Amino acid sequence: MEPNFQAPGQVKAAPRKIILDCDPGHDDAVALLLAHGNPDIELLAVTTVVGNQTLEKVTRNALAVGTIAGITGVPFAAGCPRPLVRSIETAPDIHGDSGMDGPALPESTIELDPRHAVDLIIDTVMAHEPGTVTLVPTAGLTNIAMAARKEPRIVERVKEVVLMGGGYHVGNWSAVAEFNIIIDPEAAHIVFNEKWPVVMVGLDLTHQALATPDVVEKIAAIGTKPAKFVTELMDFFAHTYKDAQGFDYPPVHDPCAVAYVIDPSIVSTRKVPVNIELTGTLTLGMTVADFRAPAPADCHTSVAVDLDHARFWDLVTDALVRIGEPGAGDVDNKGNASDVDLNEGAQLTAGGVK
Ligand SMILES: [Ca+2]
Repeated sequence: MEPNFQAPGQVKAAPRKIILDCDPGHDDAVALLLAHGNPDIELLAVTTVVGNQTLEKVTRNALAVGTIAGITGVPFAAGCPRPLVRSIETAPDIHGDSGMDGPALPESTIELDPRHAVDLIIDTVMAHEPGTVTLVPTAGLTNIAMAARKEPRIVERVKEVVLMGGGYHVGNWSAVAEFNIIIDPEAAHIVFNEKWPVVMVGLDLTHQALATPDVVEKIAAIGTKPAKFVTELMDFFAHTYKDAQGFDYPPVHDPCAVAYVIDPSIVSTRKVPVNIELTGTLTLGMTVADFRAPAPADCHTSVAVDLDHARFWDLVTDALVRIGEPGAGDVDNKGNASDVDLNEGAQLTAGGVK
C-alpha cells in the first residue's frame, strides 16, 4: 500500500479521488456525507448496487442523500440489480422497508446518470491518471467485480480498493460472515483475488464506530438539516441494532472506509492474506484471514484493526459543519458552504475544523 499519511504541519496533498459504490443504507448515507463534506476527498462518482434493499430503493435513497447534502456535478449511476450467482438478500430488519427508514426523504433534484454503474466506474478510472482513483465500496461487491471483469485494465490503474465488509473474527449475517460479503460471495472472491491493493474495513473495526449519545448530541448541536437528517438516521439505526443484534449503540460501518482514505492514522491496518469462503456449509462468505506467519511480500490485502473513535467522529461532524445548510447558500463541489461560519461550527466539534 502506498503511504499517504501526513504528519501535522506537512503541506497538504491533493484531495484523494474516490468512487463511492454504495447501497444506502443508514451508514452509507453518513459515508456519502463524509465524502462530500471532507476537503481531502474528491468525490468522482456515486454508484449503487442491490444490497440493503433493492437497487431501485437504494438508488432513490442515494439521490435523496445527495440532494440533502447539496451535491452537484457528481454523477450518480445505478448498477447491478442482483448478485452474480445468488438470489437477492436484503436487510429490512436493520434498514427498514425503504432501506433508509427514519427521516423523511426529499424528492431528488439530482438526475441519474444514464450509464450503468459498472460503465461509470470503468470510464472514471480510465479517465484519470493511473494510481489516483480509490474505489470505496460500502455494499456487496457485485459492481466492482463486474467492472474488473469487463475492463481488466482498471485493476492496475486503481490506487486501492478500500471496502467496508467482512471481518477477520466476527460476522453479522452468519456466525462468521458479514452482510456485504455473504450477499455476493462470488463477487467478493473476484475483488479479493485481483491484484489491486485491498483494504478490508470489516466488522472488527466498524464495531468500534459506535454512535454513542455524546456523538449524536454533537451532531444534533450543528443544527442544520443535513445534521438533523443524520440524527434521525442514527435514531432509527439505534433501535434496529438494539433489537436485531443487541447493540447498546449502533455501529456506523460505512464511513469508516471513507475515514481511512482521508487519514489512515485514524484506522490502523495490518497486512494479511484474506480470501473468501465459497463452499463452506457453515462458513459461506467468511473472510478468511491467515495470521499464521508474517504476510508474504506480495500480499496485497490488509485488514482494519483499530479505530480512533474520537477523531473518526470529529471527521464526520466536521464534514457536516462544512456542508452547512445547502439550500441556504451556494455549495461548491468540495462541500464548502459559503454562508457557514466554520469558526462557529468548530466550537461544536471536539477536534475543531481543519
Ligand atoms: Ca452499505
